[in-house]
Amino acid sequence: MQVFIGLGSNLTDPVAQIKTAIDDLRDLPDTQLVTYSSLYKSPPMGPQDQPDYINAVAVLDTKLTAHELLEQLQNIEQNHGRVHQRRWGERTLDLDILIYSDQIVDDKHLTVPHSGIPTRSFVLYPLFEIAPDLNIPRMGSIEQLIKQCPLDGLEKIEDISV
Ligand code: ROI
Repeated sequence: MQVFIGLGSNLTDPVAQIKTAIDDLRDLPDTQLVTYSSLYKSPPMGPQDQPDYINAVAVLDTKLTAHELLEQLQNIEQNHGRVHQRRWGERTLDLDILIYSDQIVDDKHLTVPHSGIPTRSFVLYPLFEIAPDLNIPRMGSIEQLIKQCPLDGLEKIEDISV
C-alpha cells in the first residue's frame, strides 16, 4: 500500500527530529521508504507563542494496515520523547498518516485522508513536491488544492537526498 506520512516538529532541534524520524520510518517492519520531500520551515498554525515548525512528507510502501501503522508511528513519537501539552501546541515530533492508498478511514483513532490536508500549506507543498499528479480520496487533485492554499510563510529550507 502506498502511504503518505506528514512529519512535523518544533522542539529540541526540529531538523534533527525530522531527519532521524525519516530513518525510523526506514526501519519499520514490512515497510519500505520510497521517497521524501525537502524540509520546510513554517510559522505555527495555532498559538503563535511557539517556535516555527520544520515539516516534511514521506512516502512508504507498506504491508501494515492503517491501524498497525498508526501504532508504529506512535511508538516512534514516544521514542522521540514526544511532549504535547496543549491543543495545537508545540511538539517534539508529530507523525500523521495523511493518505493510505485509496482508503477512507474514520473512527475514534484515525481519520484518513487527514482532514487538515486542504488547508495546511506545510502539508500540501511538500506533498506536491513528491507527488504532483496525486488524487486524494474525497478531496480531489493536489494541483487544484494547492491553487486554493496560500504559502502562509512556508519556506523550503534544505534539500536532503535519499
Ligand atoms: N503548524 C505548523 N506550521 N506545522 C505543523 O506541523 C503543525 N502541527 C500541528 C499544529 C499545532 C496544528 N500546528 C502546526 O499539529
